[in-house]
Amino acid sequence: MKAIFKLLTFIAFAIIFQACKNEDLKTVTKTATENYNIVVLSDKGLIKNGKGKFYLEFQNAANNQPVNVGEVRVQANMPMPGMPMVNDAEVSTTDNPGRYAVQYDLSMIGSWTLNVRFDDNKSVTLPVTVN
Ligand SMILES: [Cu+2]
Repeated sequence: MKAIFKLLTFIAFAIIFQACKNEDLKTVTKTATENYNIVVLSDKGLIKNGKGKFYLEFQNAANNQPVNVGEVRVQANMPMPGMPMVNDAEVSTTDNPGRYAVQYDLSMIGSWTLNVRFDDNKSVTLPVTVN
């Protein structure tokens, strides 16, 4: 009886630990290049206006495994007649390989374009909706 209780306790902690580790991020959008899948993730699966944070995850397109891609730079643009809006986001690495944290300041709701530079000279653009 005691052994079963110990086992159940262990399983409960294992489940809680796993849930914390994954942070329950949801996909906002994704795109792919010849060699990489690029996934935009956030805690609620959307990008809120104002200051906030989302994640970029790079995966090897051959096996869908996360992969580091060196320095990553993200610039968000909203093309507007007469007054285009630009935000250079702050990108940092995380404990998860291939996953980068992106701190942004997007002051307007609507359609933005993310220009992502990575792996020396590679780049990709992703349209995102800011809510
Ligand atoms: Cu705008």
